[in-house]
Amino acid sequence: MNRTVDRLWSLFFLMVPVLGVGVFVWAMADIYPMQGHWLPENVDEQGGIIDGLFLFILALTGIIFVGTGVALFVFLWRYAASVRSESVAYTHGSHTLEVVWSIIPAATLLFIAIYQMNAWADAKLRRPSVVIDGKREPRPPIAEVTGRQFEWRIRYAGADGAVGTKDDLFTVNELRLPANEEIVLSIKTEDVLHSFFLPNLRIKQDVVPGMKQLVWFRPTRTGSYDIVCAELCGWGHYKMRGRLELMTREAFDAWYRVEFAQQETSSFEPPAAE
Ligand SMILES: [Cu+2]
Repeated sequence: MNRTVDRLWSLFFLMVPVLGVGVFVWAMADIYPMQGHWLPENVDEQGGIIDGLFLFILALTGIIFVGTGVALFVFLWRYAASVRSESVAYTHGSHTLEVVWSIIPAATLLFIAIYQMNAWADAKLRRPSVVIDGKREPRPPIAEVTGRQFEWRIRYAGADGAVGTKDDLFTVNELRLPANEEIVLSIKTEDVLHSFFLPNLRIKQDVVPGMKQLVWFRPTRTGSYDIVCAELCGWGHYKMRGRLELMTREAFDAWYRVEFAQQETSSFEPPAAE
């Protein structure tokens, strides 16, 4: 085979790790035209831990990705047919090598599983609590979010802290929450599988038909952020998005009073409670 062609193929394969890493570094550096393509602004108290895990796993897999890419290049370069004339020698492999490359990934995966346990428990198992009448109880959801093709319907619990009562407030695709407080949301779907995704709070939870699930987080600042459906749920999936408005407690309470009064006097018929 032509030596130049062999060399070109080697270099072509070397482009995989070079461009792969380059694109990531480019996005991380936030340089044109890759601005805003790295992680969105984090406004959650636990978000840094999630980002840390993400970056740790990215670095680990990145090293392996570059290592295998470079090894592929070296082998293509050194053992090209045009460079070496010896015939191929077959071996039955190396038992030691196989044991080593089985144990190292197994140990690495086990390490990640143990290392992330606390983050997982905080995100999915340890629901925030609240003290009611001197007793510590699980914090009730401030609102219930219902996904349906293709919108998010929100029902706020109101002053009594319970969803499904007379003082509930209803909004569509507009979720307002007080910042700097533990927030618990109940999420469910009316039809198909959706995924409730708050990129800036590092929250992403599948919403499974027939299940009532909870998500919790603690926003660290006020502002306007995206609510996205992260599960292809039908033809209108792309437009199934809402706004998350994080406000001060005072602004939230004031907004709630005004909205609730308007709802009372309007002819708006809230959907029946189950
Ligand atoms: Cu959806």
